[in-house]
Amino acid sequence: MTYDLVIGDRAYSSWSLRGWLFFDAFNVPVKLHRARLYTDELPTLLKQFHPARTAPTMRTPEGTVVPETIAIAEELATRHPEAGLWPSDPKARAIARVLAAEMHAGFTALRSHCPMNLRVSYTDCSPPADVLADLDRLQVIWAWARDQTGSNGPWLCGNYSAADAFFAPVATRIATYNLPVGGEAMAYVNAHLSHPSFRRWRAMGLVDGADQDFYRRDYPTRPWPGPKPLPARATDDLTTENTACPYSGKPVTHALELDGRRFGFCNAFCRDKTVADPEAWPAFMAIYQS
Ligand SMILES: N[C@@H](CCC(=O)N[C@@H](CS)C(=O)NCC(=O)O)C(=O)O
Repeated sequence: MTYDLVIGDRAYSSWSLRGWLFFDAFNVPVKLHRARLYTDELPTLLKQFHPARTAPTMRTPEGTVVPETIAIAEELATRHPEAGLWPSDPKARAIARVLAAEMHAGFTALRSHCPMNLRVSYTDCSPPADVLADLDRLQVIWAWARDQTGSNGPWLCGNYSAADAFFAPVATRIATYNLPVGGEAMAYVNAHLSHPSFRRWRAMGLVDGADQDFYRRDYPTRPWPGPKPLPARATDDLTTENTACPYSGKPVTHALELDGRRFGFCNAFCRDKTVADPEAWPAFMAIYQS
């Protein structure tokens, strides 16, 4: 028995990203159940997770349903203290909890004007005054956290914590909508874009379903401001260097080409998520670099 986690479309579901980061970034195993937003898929799936209505929803190994992102973080932190979801230092832990709680409850102007969309990047979105006020507030609490915890690395309260996971979708919004923030905040945004778990989520989000019209905007676009993926592409040529999928060990049925070399996978999704960002996948990089 393990944890189950219901998620929505990876490209768009900011709360799902947070919920998934609590597992992937802290090495807690989980079985995913993905449903497409704005269709019957999510309510249909959630019938198995009564009384949940939204993604993410977790089910514990013994069967308790835990909707609400902040409850998922707290429950996992209590059950897996060694995973480090919260800082071990009491002061840093209290501050991390404050940040997570304010994120969970607030920043509605930013969230509604700039819905998370990991598939595009805009040059400008004409942020109105209430969005700029949210950005100011974010920078106040991020600077406060660093000051109070003495954190001078990439993250707000020392090591990467659940508080940082709560802000991952905000960081992507600042990046993809090219929102105005100061240098320290932008360094924090860039740390998120480079985080291995975030890169894996985005790589999957680029390929796991069609675009959702609800998130389409007419702003001018620019290239993705995060790390540039290695130039892989899908190929039908199955003469690959490996015969077993690096993820499952099953026989190769799909292939990609990178640097004139071919590598195989056991299904289209695992091939395509690897094409989207090869460096995000340690098991692939192990065979690529061998
Ligand atoms: N307060 C909830 C918010 C979750 C949420 O709104 N999730 C969205 C996806 S990002 C959702 O499930 N939307 C579908 C719906 O509201 O029907 C939490 O913290 O988990």
